[in-house]
Amino acid sequence: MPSLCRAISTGALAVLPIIAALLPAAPAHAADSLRDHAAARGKFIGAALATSPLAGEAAYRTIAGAEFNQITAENAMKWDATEPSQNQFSWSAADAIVDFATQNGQQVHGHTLVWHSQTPNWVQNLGADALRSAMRNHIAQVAGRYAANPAVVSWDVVNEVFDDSGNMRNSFWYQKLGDGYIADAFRAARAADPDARLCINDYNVEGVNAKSTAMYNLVKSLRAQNVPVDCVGLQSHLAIQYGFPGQVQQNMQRFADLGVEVRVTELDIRLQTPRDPAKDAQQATYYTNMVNACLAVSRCSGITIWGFTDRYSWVPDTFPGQGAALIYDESYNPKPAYTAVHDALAGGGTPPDTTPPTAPGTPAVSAITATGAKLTWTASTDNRAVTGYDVYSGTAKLGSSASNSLTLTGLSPQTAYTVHIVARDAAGNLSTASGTAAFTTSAGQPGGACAATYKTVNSWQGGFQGEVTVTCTAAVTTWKTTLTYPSGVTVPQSWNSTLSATPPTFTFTNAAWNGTVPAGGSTTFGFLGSWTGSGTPPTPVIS
Ligand code: 9MR
Repeated sequence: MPSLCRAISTGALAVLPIIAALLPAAPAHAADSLRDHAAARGKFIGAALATSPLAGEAAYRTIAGAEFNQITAENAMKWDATEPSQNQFSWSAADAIVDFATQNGQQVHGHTLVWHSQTPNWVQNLGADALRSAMRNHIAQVAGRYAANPAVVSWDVVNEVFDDSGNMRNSFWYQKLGDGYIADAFRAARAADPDARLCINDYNVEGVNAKSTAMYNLVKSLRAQNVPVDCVGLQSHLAIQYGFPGQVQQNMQRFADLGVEVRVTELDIRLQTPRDPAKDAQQATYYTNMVNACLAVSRCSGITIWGFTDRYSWVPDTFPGQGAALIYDESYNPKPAYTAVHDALAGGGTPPDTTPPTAPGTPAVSAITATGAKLTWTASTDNRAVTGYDVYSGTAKLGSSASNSLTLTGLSPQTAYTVHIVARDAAGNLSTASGTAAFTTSAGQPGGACAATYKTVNSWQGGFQGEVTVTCTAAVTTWKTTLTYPSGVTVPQSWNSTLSATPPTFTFTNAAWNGTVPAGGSTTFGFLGSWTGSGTPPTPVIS
C-alpha cells in the first residue's frame, strides 16, 4: 500500500486510523486534491511528466506528486528514449518516472511501445522480418522490464495507427508488415506483461466521427479475433476555437459496450494566445465537459492531462500563436481550468450540459457578388440556449454569427463554395451539420468594385445573343468585363460597350455614356456571337 491515497481509493476506509497511525508523516497531498476527488469517484486523474523539470524543479515535483494519482512519461518511454540503438536499452529516464510514481503512490501508464514517430532510423530501415523481430523484442524488453513493478499498470501498445481520415496510416510499420503488426504487437505485450491493461491510442477520436468509427470497427474486429485489446485511449488534444467534439460521452459508451475500458489519455485544450477571461472560461467549460463525460461512463477509467503547467507544453512549438492549454499557468498558479477539473471531480456545480443544439436548416443563398453572399437558415433549438453559428466551406470556417443569417465577405471571385452551418451552445456542444448549399461567386473587376453576370438571351443554329450585367458596390466612372470563350466563337456585333476582340477573348469596356455607375447600381450591355457548334451555345468565363 504505497500511500494513504491508495487506501482511500480501494475503499478501505475502516482501516484508515490504523494506517494513519503507522505512517511516519501525513500524505504529501491535501484531502482536497484532484487525486483524492478522482479516487473517490473511482477514476484516475493523471499528468504526463517531462524528464527535465521532474529532475530539477521543486514546484513541478510538488504539484505532480500532490495532485495526480497516475503518471505518463511524456517522452521517456518512447522507442527513441528506451532503445536508441538496436538491443541497447537505456532506462534512466523511464526509471525516473516509475520511481517518482512509486514514491508518490501513483500508477504509471506506459507510453508508447509501437509508433511511427520518435522511432529511431535503425528501426525504420529494417526489412519486414527483421522489423517484426525488432518490434517483438522491443515490446518484450520494455513492457517486460516493468511487468513485476506494481506501479506500471497499463501500456499504449500501438499509437496513432490511423491517418486523419480514419484509414490505416501509411507508416513504415504498415508498409512493411501490413495491418497485422497491430495484433502482433498486442500479443507480444500480453506475453511480456500479462497483468497490464493494453491500450490502442489515437487523436481526433473523442467524438463520434469517421475516425473514431474506424477505431471502433478495428477494436471490435481485433477482439473478435481474441487479440488482447483491453482499452482505448482518446488523446483529446482540443482547441477552444474548434468547438467541443460532438457526442463524446456517446462515443465513450459505444467503446465501453464492446467490453473495453476507455480513458482520456492526453487532454489539453489550447487557445489562441494571449489568454483572456473569456478564453479561460471557455477552456474551463471544455475541461468540465471532458471530465463529466468520463464520470458518466463507468468503463471510463480516468483522465490524463498532457502536462499540467503551461510552462512545459508541446503546444506552442507545434501550433505557433496557440498555447495556455493546461490547468496551471507558467508560474504554477492554478487556472480556471484547474477549478473546473477539481469541481467536476468533486461532484458539485451546475449539472453539465451535454445536449447539443439541433441541426440548423440548410442555408438559402442570396445577394451573390464577386466577394460575398448572404446566407439565411432556419434557427436551431437547444435545451439551454444556442449561442452562435459557424459557417463552413468543407473544413474551412468562413465566418460566425450570433443569429440565423450571415453575409459572407472576403470570398474569392468566380469560385464555387459548398457551405454548411453548425450551431453551438455555451458549453461548447456542437450540432450536427446543416444540409449544404452550393453557389459560385461572380467575376471580379479591376479595383474590385464591380462584378459581372452573363446570360444567353437567345440562340439559334450557329449564333446567339449574350447579355452582361455589371453591378457595382462602389461608384465607378469606368468599367471593363472580359469574356473568354472556347475557340471558334466570334463576336461580330456589340452594343452599349466598346469591344476589343482577340478571340477567344473579348474585352468590353464602357461606352462613352454608361461608364458612370453609382454605388449599388448596374448597367447592361449586349452582343451577338457566332459559333460553329450546335445545341446550347458555349458559356464564357468572366474575368
Ligand atoms: O508532448 C510530446 C512532445 O514533447 C514530443 O516532442 C512529441 C514528439 O512527437 O510528442 C509529444 O507527445 C505526443 C504523444 O506522444 C502522442 N500523441 C500526441 C502528443 C503530442 O504531439
